[in-house]
Amino acid sequence: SANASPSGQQPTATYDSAFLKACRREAVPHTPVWFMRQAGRSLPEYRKVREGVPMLESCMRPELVTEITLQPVRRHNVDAAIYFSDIVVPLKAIGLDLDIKPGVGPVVEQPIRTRADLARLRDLTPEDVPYVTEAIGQLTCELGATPLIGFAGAPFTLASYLVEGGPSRTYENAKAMMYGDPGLWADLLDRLADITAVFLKVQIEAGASAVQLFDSWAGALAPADYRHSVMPASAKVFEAVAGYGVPRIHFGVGTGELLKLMGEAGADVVGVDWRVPLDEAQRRVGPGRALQGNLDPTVLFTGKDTVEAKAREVLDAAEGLEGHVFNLGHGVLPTTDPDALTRLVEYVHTRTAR
Ligand code: 1CP
Repeated sequence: SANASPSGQQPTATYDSAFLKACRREAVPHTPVWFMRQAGRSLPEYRKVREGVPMLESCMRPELVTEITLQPVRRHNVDAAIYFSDIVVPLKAIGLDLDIKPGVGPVVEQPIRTRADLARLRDLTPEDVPYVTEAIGQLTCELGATPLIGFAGAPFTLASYLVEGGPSRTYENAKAMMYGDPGLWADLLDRLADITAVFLKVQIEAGASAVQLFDSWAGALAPADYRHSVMPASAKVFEAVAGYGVPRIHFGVGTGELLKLMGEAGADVVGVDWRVPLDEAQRRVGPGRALQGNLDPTVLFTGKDTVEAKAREVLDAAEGLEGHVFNLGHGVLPTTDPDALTRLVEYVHTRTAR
């Protein structure tokens, strides 16, 4: 398979890609680049194929998923593709009454607030998500040597939507459960860890070469609360996929104080937002892990010279790292000029060519 280790055999083209080498902290021909949310609304070709198709429905159509996932690879020459889906897809797949509302995000009709509500979170099985296996099979064929990153939402970030009922800035209901009913909270996160682990396994078994766990909103937590009330569930997810030998990436926003713990949860690569320079992030994370990041996505709204100067600051801070995957500090903003992204890939490749 594309993920086979080279023991005794010829390594595959995917295994030898700059992206997977950087994740494994091996020497690379150039610093690999991909962008969180590289598929999606910044691309006119995406807006065209999505016309009239609701977000969650688009995630369940393998032909569409394949096309949307490939669009940024064709256009930008990025070093990895990310499977087009959403963090709430496995929750929809187990029958929860949720939707992704345009301009809002995931909305849950009946939030999970009590022990009785937990019963609605049944186990995920591979049969619940046949479209994932089908789309990834098609994609790994079409991508050839370009690795495909699978992903899932981490238990805390999923819980934030389930308990709040939708996007939130303060997570007051979720955090009130965490502080006020720690037994229920632990059981909720444990159920979500099991669902997430199955969702990642399905993607790896279908051919994904790496996985990223998005704990986008973990930055809302103090380190002691993260360690005690969230990290065990995320660690369970990472442990469940450890045996596949594919790199595991762990990302969150505003997580400067959590970087060490996010590595210790079981990540091979720690994603860093733009608030902490990569050299300082590596000191916080410690040795033995690669870093991914961390250009501020708003920099792309400036001219070419400023983009290059700011990208160079990121590359300079990454100079002594064991492994570096260039990325933005969070997702591509929808109004970003796609040509600015294409030029940025070219700049990073040229500047770091060895
Ligand atoms: O109709 C649309 O196009 C809706 C916009 C959209 C898209 C394109 C949503 C709704 N999800 C997605 C796809 C998506 N979601 C991808 C694949 C695109 C790519 O990376 O190329 C990925 C990786 C996600 C993951 C995701 N969804 C995260 C984690 C990443 C992050 O940005 O931190 C989160 C938090 C979500 C929830 C979500 N889904 C959609 C929105 C608008 C949101 C955020 C809502 C909020 O602010 O809480």
